Amino acid sequence: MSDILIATKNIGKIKELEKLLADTPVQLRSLNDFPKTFEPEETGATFAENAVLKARSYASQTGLWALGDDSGLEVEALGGAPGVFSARYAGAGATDAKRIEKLLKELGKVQEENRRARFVCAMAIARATGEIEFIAEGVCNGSIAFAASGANGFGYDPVFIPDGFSETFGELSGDIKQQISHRARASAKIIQYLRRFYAVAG
Ligand code: ITT
Repeated sequence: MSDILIATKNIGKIKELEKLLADTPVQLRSLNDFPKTFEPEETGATFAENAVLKARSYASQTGLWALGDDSGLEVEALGGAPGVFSARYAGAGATDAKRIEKLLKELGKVQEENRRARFVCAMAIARATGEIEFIAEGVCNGSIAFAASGANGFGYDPVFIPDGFSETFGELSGDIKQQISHRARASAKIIQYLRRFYAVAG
């Protein structure tokens, strides 16, 4: 392994992963170099299952080792929804703004103490053959704001207030998100794995 493909079409994830994984011995590649790849169907029941599906699919489409990221938001008062359906929450092709609008509407006037939520990120690394090498998961606990605020980050960031802060990820700096996010926590495990891999390989 010398190159790893960041197997996602989500620009927000790409930007974060390029920074989070910058300090590793691998060359990061993106799907920009592979415009003809198609997105696999996300049929898994868990984030980890979907991360595996993505890593495998893009590895076999490109012939590279691939890192899949499946992530989303679990809201306690909604029984864990939108969960693995986070991207499809407001229907196919909906914007982040529409997904946020739906989430805030579903929660309505639910009191602050009942707006607990967490971001979850699962990552899987597949060899070029499709064989899964490593899976990591990271969680970031917090709560859902009453209104969207801030333009930093992407996706549900404008309504997610991480524990220990009073502002949303949309308002907080990218540096803070990169230290405490679900993706940062999963990436730390991926980096450990990659360092070990290289130490053994030589
Ligand atoms: P790929 O499958 O190509 O990776 P995707 O956007 O479809 O891209 P997912 O299926 O994992 O990715 O869906 C993740 C959803 O959760 C999507 O709506 C994201 O905006 C949201 N999400 C994931 N990580 C997030 C983060 O760090 N901040 C805000 N929203 C996030």
